Amino acid sequence: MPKSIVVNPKEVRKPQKLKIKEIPVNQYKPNFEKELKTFGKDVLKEMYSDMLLIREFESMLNSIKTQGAYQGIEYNHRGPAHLSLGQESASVGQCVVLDADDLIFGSHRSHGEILAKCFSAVHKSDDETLLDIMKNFMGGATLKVVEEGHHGSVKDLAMNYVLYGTLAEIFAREYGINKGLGGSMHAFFPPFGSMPNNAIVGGSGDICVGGALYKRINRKPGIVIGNIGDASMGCGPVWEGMTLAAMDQYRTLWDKEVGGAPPIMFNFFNNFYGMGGQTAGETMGYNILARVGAGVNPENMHAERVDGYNPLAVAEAVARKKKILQEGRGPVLLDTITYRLSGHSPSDASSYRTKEELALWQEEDCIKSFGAYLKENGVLTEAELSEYKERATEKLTHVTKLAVSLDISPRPSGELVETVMFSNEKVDRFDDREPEVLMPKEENPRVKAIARRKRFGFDENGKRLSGNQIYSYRDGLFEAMLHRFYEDPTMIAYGEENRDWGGAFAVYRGLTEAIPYHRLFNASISEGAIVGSGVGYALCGGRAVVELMYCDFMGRAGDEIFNQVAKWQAMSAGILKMPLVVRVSVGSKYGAQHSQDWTSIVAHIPGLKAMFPATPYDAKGMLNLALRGTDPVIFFESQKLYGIGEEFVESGVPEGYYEIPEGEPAVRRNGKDLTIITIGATLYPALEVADELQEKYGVSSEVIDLRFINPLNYDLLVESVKKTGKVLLASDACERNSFLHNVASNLTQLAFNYLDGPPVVVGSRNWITPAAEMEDTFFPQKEWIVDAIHERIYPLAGHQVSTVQTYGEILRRNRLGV
Ligand SMILES: Cc1ncc(C[n+]2csc(CCOP(=O)(O)OP(=O)(O)O)c2C)c(N)n1
Ligand SMILES: [Mg+2]
Repeated sequence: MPKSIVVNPKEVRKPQKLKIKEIPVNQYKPNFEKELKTFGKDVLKEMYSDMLLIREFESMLNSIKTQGAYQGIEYNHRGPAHLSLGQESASVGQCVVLDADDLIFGSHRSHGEILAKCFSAVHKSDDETLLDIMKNFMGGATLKVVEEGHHGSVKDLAMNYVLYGTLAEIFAREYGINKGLGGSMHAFFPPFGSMPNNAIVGGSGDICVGGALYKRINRKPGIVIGNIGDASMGCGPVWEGMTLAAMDQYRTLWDKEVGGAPPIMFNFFNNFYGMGGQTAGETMGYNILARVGAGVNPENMHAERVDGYNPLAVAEAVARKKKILQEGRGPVLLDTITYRLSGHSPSDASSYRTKEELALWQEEDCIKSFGAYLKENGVLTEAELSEYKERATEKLTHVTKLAVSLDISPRPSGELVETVMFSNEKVDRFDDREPEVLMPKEENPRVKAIARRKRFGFDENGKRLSGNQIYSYRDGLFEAMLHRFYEDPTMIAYGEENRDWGGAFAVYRGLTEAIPYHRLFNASISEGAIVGSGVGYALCGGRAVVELMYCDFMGRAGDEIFNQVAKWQAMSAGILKMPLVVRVSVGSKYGAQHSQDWTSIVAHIPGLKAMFPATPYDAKGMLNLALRGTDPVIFFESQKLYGIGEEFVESGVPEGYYEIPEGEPAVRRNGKDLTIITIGATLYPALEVADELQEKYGVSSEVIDLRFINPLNYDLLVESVKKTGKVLLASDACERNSFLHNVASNLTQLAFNYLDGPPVVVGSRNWITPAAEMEDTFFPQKEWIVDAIHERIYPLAGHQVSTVQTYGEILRRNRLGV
């Protein structure tokens, strides 16, 4: 428990001077005898050959992009190609000491890394394993293309498979390693440990930490490397990822048996440039990138600068660092210097650097110098060096022919994309081992306390029970969490103040006692990395629930939610699953930056499921649903609702397990004259409105709680609107572009002939959320809804309006933009 770490004023107020340990820079000393002993001649030759193949691969793409042809094969590639010419030694040197279960994540410039990692796995795997992977991956479709007419060894076939599969992917072909849905900047191949590459600079900086957490928590072998560029050190996710990876708790508070810190290496392929901005000297202040490690923890993240122009220097450093990571002493930061001889992309004219500088690096070209080194030491002859080059050209010519042909390599269909947006599976547990827990469920103090509560919110006389007697919305969430923790050993949950504090708004109170530290932990205040690492954890094969205290903090995790959580299932063509639930609470009382409902923003992004329960029964049943699925869910909760009891299911919230059917709205009150549709907490004022309409005006309202944002089944809504001919929609989201406008628009089209008038949307004002005392000027009030019905749906006999809800008012507000 953190309580065991006392913050002692006597200690922390003491004067002292921090001493920063030295950070090695280019300390590698070539020693051929040692290198030969470590690797042997064959591996040294393989390294040279792999570098050449990568060089040829990238040169081929460069030629296709700039001249429309390679070796007489014509092709117009419309997509991107961020080439890594010059950087081959850095990636091959890294991968030669990695095994297939070591994972690398990367960036937009990762062709070389994918190839190096896959080549290394091919060299290290036996024929049976290779055939097994090639036959089973994507139903063997990629293998079929390369095995046609192949007479060489299985390893050679596997090399062709990797080259063709990667190239076909870049050319958006169905037999590419991600069925053409990843493309140049996102391609990857998990069976050989090449994990998602990210077009968002620094995007892998926090995802990779999740991969390492997955390895550590689930005791899986292997380490994880996040390969990112030098300019990405300016990105929030990278800093947040390093912070999360360096938390003291792995060593101070987690069970020793878990193994210490997650085995993560942040490797910066430092080519000294962003696109055109020069990092050291212009856009960054670190001078030598490795220095940054000193700002993260007392070990300087074991940071080191290594000469990436020498593959053996890289291999030696990565092997040493791997050991540190395996011992749980990470994270590690490696500043691997290299140089991009090509432009950022083939259209880049290198206006930001001089020809002289380029010539200096060309003179020391890593392939030329490694070749010379091997020749000098008798590993390769001049003739063999030329032979290797010829073989590389031959191989690339072969796979390029296959990849450009539309007959051999067709394009994926649009329907394929639709089928991989969601995986829609149900998985009780992602591993068969016993879930690690600290006590039997029945002994949990909160479970015992809940057992004493009333699972329906009213007594026999219909009187509402008081707060401390009832089973609440937050209890429903707790039960769903507890259930999955005891079912799925891979399930973890984390976020800010998730442990002793009890999670935001006490939803997790009672979990600290039951769940060991490594399955439920407090994270650094790093919303981006909290979500991003959740992405990495989920796509590596585990289930994660991450919590953002307030919906507003989604802004901090914007890239992670909108570009990462949402997209990896589809960009992987369904190879990866994303069993990640992001819990966010919609607030109130705390003003402009703690009170927003952003359901509409989430609804706009393809690839996200979104749910918003409004009752304790649904809180439990919907979280159960989310926690058994394999898709990412943004799970909205309302702070206005955490304490409420169940008011609709008279038998009360069941003690056992159940799920709410996905996408189905719920009728909360039957009616015939008017349909009122709500999302979240607005259900309750809407019910009051329904009462008032009935009592005062004899209008019978059907009240429907939407519950789901995406996916959403419109059948029930359409049926209701067909019956009533009138519909009002209300929620706490700001009115402009509220998701309800989408629902209104669809209903207009789906039930146009049945509607007496256009649907009316009532939302919060298009303002900042003002102070608690002024919230009735902002959130939809009962009167607003009644007045809007009176003004825009049908006049309520004798009704006196107290607010302005006219069409003129809509025009006025829009004119002012408020
Ligand atoms: C978040 C984000 N900002 C900007 C870009 C545009 N962009 C693509 S690559 C790049 C430079 C990246 O430099 P570095 O991280 O050093 O990688 P390198 O390209 O040198 O391999 C930029 C600015 C982007 N893709 N993502
Ligand atoms: Mg760079």
